[in-house]
Amino acid sequence: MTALEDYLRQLDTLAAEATSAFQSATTPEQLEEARVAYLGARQGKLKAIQKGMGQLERADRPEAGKKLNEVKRRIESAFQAAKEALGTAAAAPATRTRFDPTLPGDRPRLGHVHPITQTIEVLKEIMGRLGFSVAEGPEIEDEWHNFEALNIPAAHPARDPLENFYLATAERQADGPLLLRSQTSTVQIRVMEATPPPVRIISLGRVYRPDTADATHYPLFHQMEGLLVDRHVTMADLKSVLRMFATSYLGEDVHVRFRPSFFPFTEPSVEADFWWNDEWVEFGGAGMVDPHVLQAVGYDPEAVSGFAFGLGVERLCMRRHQITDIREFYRNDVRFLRQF
Ligand code: FA5
Repeated sequence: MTALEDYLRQLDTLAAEATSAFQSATTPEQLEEARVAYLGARQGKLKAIQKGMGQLERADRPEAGKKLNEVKRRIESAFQAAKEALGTAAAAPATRTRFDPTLPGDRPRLGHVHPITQTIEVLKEIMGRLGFSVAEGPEIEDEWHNFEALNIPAAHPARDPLENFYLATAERQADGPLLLRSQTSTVQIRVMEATPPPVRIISLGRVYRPDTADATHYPLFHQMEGLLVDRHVTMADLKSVLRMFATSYLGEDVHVRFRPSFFPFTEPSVEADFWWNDEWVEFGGAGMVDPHVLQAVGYDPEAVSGFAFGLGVERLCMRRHQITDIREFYRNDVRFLRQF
């Protein structure tokens, strides 16, 4: 091997060594060490070989110089490539874990109170201002409270098993049939049985009827019952309380209409309607408590009189919020529920 051949081989070996040293560096510090070792201006291995060129024949030097420059470029670009590879690898995890405190946080999705429950709270508040306190009653009822005491005799169509959700339970045999209450008027009876007059209560809760669901009916819905019994209570009191309630809840411009009707437990009876979307919509029934009912709970119909009403909570909420389909309340679609 001539001195020139040996020199060129040394250069190739150096390039291969340097490349592998750069590639095996795993930190910027190691890479820098390797750079100094091979490319360092004073102690670098390339520099040492360059100095050795003086030992070659003058005629061989141009070829050796050309190879030297080429190897220098190869080593430099190997260094650049290793540096970039290390930079991306180092930058990647940093981006993933970087925490920017100025960005808005991820808001946890909180649930909120169902629109019907919200409505119930508002109704309690309005009626509370009119002096009505809140009474509660069970959703599973006996026939006495749901029908009998309300002057609804056994043969009445409202007691048809197909019109009600009767329960088939052990108690059925013992205490007579039980059913899911079909109206909150049951609470009138429970309150009057337990309290001497005067009474002034509302009761809000679920009622159940096997009605076919449509835009204004649902088999489960809510009613607000009202009952006021005292001396000298008249129909004028009933009408003014319902009007005051309607304007408080629905606004001063609401039109309310009282339409003659019939309920076995009130006499006279009315249906209350409000004007909505170019038609009258019924929102509840009402009337003067029938003397038979007062007697059934042990009140003296000669001494006291009273009025009662039962309003559909869903329909009130629908009118206030311009909801046109009652089924929306029970679909459990958060896109609907979130709006309230
Ligand atoms: C009654 O339930 C009587 N208890 C009301 C009453 C109380 C009269 C006190 C006199 C004295 P009615 O069946 O009309 O009445 O129902 C009252 C209201 O409940 C209706 O006006 C309507 O707003 C609502 N309602 C009735 N059925 C449904 C249903 N399937 N879905 C939604 N709301 C209903």
